[in-house]
Amino acid sequence: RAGTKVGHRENPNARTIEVLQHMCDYYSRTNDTWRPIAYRKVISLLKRQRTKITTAAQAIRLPGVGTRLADKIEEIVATDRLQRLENASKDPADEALQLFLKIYGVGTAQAARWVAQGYRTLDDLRAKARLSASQRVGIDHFDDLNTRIPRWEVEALASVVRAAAAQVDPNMGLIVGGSYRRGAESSGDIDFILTKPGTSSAGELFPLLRALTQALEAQGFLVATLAATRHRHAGDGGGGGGGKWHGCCVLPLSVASRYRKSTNVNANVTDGDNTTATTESRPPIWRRIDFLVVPETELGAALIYFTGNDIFNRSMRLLASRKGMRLNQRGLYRDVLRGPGRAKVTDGELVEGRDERRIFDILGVQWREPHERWC
Ligand code: DCP
Ligand code: MG
Ligand code: MN
Repeated sequence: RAGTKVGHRENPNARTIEVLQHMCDYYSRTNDTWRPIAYRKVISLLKRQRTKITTAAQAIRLPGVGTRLADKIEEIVATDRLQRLENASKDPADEALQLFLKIYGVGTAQAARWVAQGYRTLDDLRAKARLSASQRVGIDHFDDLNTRIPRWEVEALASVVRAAAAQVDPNMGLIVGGSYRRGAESSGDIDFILTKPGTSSAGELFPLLRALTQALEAQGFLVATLAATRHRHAGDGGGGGGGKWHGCCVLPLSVASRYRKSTNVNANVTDGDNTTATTESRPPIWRRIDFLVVPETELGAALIYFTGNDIFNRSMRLLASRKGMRLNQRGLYRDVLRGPGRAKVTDGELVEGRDERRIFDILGVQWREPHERWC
């Protein structure tokens, strides 16, 4: 979650931000809806402060900061920690819950069920729980899949996928979205939009996605499938649907050494020689990889959705609905007919789907570059 932006290093509130980020991550993992938003907001406010906020009285003057958050900020500065955070990690059941929530595809309900059944460790789950195939992958590769991907490696992974795509169809377009497009130094996974000029329905692209994943499996790049959906439903609220593919991949060593050298990041190989023996003997890290199939007519809306972040998306959608429109990953619609309880009756008329900038324009929002969309 905590994609580090470029810049913002010697911030006087760095320690406060760090502790608040842990608390934010904790609430995100418990699927708390509002607290992560409040925390992220105060974190981005603190990142912009030039002076250190040390007291609750100072903190409460920041817009959107209430008394409880202000007290927490004072507590962090005074004690260098947060009691609430320490409490959360002292309870073994809660610790197990936090652990299980980091397994791919495991939500609060599933994690809580395992805790209630008495399981506390990944080994407990392995030995006693009934696991789906993708949960088993998530557990067997737990450490890998919870290791962030440095930016140079996202680029290296993308080069492998692009080379395969060119073989399948030279007109296939691939865009890396997600935190990478927002400029993050590291990402939780790699998110691809797969598109092609002249397409107007996702269905036209399904064969391309299948051919691409098959080619990448055959060359040993894709090592596991976690979820694949073909169909999208009309009433899709935005989160799900759409020809998508979730899985795992590994970077070939030859590509790794090329990228690592040319970008000169990841400096754990220090002898300056060729790739060292230690690197050779280390098995490649399993990485999470997502594909989303998008026809050209929906590319703008899909780019907004798949670039995020999730909080930014939520505020854009809220704004659209306040203006009597509806924004989802396929387009911006107007004259959406709503029944009792604001339940949607019809999709309404498509206003714009193709052009990312035009969607901002029509909503009356000033254009924001991807790196300005952290919330
Ligand atoms: N998304 C969303 N709401 C969600 C999940 C995702 O709007 N509940 C959108 C915004 C995300 C994008 O999809 O930016 C990609 O989802 P990821 O989970 O891959 O998130 P990021 O790429 O932003 O971060 P990370 O570095 O953790 O992958
Ligand atoms: Mg991502
Ligand atoms: Mn993703």
